[in-house]
Amino acid sequence: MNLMNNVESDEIAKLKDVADEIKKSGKIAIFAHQNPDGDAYASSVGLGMALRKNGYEVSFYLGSSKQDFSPIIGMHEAFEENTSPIPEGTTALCVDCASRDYAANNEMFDKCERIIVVDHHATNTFYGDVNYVDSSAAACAEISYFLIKAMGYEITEDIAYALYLGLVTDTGSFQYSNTTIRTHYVAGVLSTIRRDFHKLHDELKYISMDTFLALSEAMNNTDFLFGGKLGIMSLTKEDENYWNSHVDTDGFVDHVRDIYGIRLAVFTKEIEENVHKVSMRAMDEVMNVSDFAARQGGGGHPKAAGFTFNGDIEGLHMMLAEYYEEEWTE
Ligand SMILES: [Mn+2]
Repeated sequence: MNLMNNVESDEIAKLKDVADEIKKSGKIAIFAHQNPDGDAYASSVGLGMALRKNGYEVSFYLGSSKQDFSPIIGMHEAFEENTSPIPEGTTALCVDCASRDYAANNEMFDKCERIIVVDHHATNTFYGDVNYVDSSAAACAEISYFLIKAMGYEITEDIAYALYLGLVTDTGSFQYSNTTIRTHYVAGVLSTIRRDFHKLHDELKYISMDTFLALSEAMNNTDFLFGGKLGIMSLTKEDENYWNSHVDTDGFVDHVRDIYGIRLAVFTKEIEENVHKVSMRAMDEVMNVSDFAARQGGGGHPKAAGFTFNGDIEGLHMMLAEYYEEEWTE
């Protein structure tokens, strides 16, 4: 399998410099984007475990997330708010985060001796002293696998499980267009280290009864425009179940994305009065949603991006319809 041997050696060669930079410091503080998702956690925890196992002093400054992945990948401590001061001579390793502003606890960056950025967002602003950005990687966890190998460290069973979480969450279980031979290669190698990834898939699929009820409300609140090509699903303060208890709305947008004929799928949720979090998915070969999201102060990837909107739900729907009309129709 020469092709596969090349994948491994090519990536390791590309990452050699950043691997050497990380190894210069014995103290590493790990950062990721705000409200970390599966990939941000996977990359942080995967790299953190590898560094710790090889004698580094590792601390996590990930901030809180609506989703807690610690029941799946362990490392509870990485998921907790960390207020301890940064020791002198610490290097910040910031993963899966496109800009300095978007990093959780970024005020701590100034206390670090330098910042090393490892990311896969095309919108990355190169805010580190050392930057490794590969937007062809499906997940930051994909880069993290090769980075650990480039440092010469072993991928243990725990690390394999963590990294696999990042691959699965950022590729929609290897279904999105960002999935490449390299993604499958990493998943394949990880599968030789762990044999129980089916459990991780199950864990990610479970939803609570409250989430189920909120989803049914969101489905009722879905508007279809432009002959069913633009679908907007919304939850607002009016929706009883959404506000009742712990509801995980991650993945709601996929129910719109999955409808035959949809080109642009949107999910909006009112996080506080007249403040809406907007997730967009482009189901189109050429169209790109990250530019529009960036213009609204958000960001993301060409086919999956988001932003925060201030105003009422009617105004938000109007803006989305205008965007579709101006940029998605001839
Ligand atoms: Mn990611």
